[in-house]
Amino acid sequence: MLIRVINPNTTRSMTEKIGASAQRVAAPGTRIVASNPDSGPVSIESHFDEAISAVGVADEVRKGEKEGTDAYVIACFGDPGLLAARELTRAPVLGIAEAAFHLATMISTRFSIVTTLSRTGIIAEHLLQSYGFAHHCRRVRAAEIPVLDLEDDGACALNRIVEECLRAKAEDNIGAIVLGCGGMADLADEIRDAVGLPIVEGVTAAVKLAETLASLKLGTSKHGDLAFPPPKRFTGRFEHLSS
Ligand code: 5HY
Repeated sequence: MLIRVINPNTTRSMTEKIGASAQRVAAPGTRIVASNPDSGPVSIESHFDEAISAVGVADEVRKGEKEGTDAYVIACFGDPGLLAARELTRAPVLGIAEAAFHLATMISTRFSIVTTLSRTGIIAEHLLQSYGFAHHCRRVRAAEIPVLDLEDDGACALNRIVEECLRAKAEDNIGAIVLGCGGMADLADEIRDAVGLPIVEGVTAAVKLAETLASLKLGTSKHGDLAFPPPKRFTGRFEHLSS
């Protein structure tokens, strides 16, 4: 089985870290290809960053379709371009936020989210509402760390995340915590040991759900709104998307 894990920002070191975490939990026989768009934001910390990164996600899915990819994972906690990506393939496409929400509600009745910046917290809140998980989530918290601090060992991002998780454990009356950034893919075990609560990490959650769907031959439905986009001409810098 071939799973393409797409990091929607363009920071290669984060893509490699995400790929390594994905391969670590993948079943024997599952090959992970971790990729990121050539063009786009080095980190996604705003609605504008999200909008631009969604085009990059679509480009990576189009590349994956030429390689016979069996499933896709969008490894950014805003699930940027998820529905557009599903239109482009028959394979299942998992967003790490959606995957994490599903698993968190199977092991706890209430969870909190710990993300990077409070300004992107609203994006997680919008996803909770649109996916129907808002009533399961107590709080969307932020460690107030820029996304790229997760790439800088000196930035003590881990300590800031653990502190916020301990506050959530003490104050939110929850059973689990969802990590709110793809760049936290390699931190779940350390945080779990420091906090003493189940920690749901989206990249690994999405990889396991992608394997499950693909092995059950449950791909994206082409009946209805996720059918392939109607062929049309694109102009200017998007001319290459014409079909
Ligand atoms: C992410 N940004 O998962 C989001 C996290 C966030 O570049 N990868 C990013 O802060 O919204």
